[in-house]
Amino acid sequence: MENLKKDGIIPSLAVIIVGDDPASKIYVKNKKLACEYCGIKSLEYALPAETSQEELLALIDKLNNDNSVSGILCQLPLPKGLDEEAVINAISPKKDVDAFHPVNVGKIMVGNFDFLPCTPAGVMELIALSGIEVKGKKCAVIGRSNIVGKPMSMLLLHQHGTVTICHSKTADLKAEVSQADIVVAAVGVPELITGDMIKEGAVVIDVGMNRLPDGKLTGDVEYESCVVRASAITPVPGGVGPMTIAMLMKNTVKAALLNKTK
Ligand code: L34
Repeated sequence: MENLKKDGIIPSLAVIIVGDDPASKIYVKNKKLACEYCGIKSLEYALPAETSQEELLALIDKLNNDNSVSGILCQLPLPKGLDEEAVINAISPKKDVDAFHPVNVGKIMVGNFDFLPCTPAGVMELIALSGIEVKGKKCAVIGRSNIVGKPMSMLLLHQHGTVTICHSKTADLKAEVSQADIVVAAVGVPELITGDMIKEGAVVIDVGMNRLPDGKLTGDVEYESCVVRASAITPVPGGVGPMTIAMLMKNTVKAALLNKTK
């Protein structure tokens, strides 16, 4: 960061949040705090739920053309009536710190990318920092979203894992999960993965972020029954969530370098 400053580069992140989803507000606040901690300039655009598609796209256009903005992120999900795909497509691929734009998704697919999507990148970082090798391992990814499941599978594949993607139509989830050395749960079903489903010594990574009616936050993994069988496991909260934010900071610095004008 000091080196960047010497070169006159100030990384900045524009975060757009539309409406007042309480969970999104927490995540955006955490992103803002992380920016402050890292010395990244953060710009927040909190728009009302009634914002029109045209207004949202006009803001993105303005930020795309603003040289003082390194990265742009529009927090998902968007309120009903707004077209998420159009919004993702509107963000300049060079400022797309989420790596959701089809150009960036394609680059990840071919293995030559500028940005990695924050949550899957955070999971890979956790695996690497824990000294776990993916090469040759059986990996089960549960969930096939564009944001987590699909790119997660690709990153594990890049690291030479043998990857199975499970989803709501998978015939026998337990049969698939019980073979895996590395399990990544990203489906949004509270405590779907239980200890009896996982192999002894498996690595269990919980991407789930489910808010129960009583306000409690729980993952897709039943922690108590899995922790006794797993060789490594992530909790919720305090697991993948903070890593997502750390990777966003990394992407923002990368975007600042990518977009430097001189
Ligand atoms: N555009 N939309 C866009 N980019 C993203 O990368 C996200 N995501 C997901 C939702 N929508 C998005 C996030 O930022 C999920 N997500 C996210 C970010 C941070 C945390 C959780 C999800 C987080 O800080 N989790 C804390 C707990 C927070 C709490 O108390 O609710 C944790 O310790 O896991």
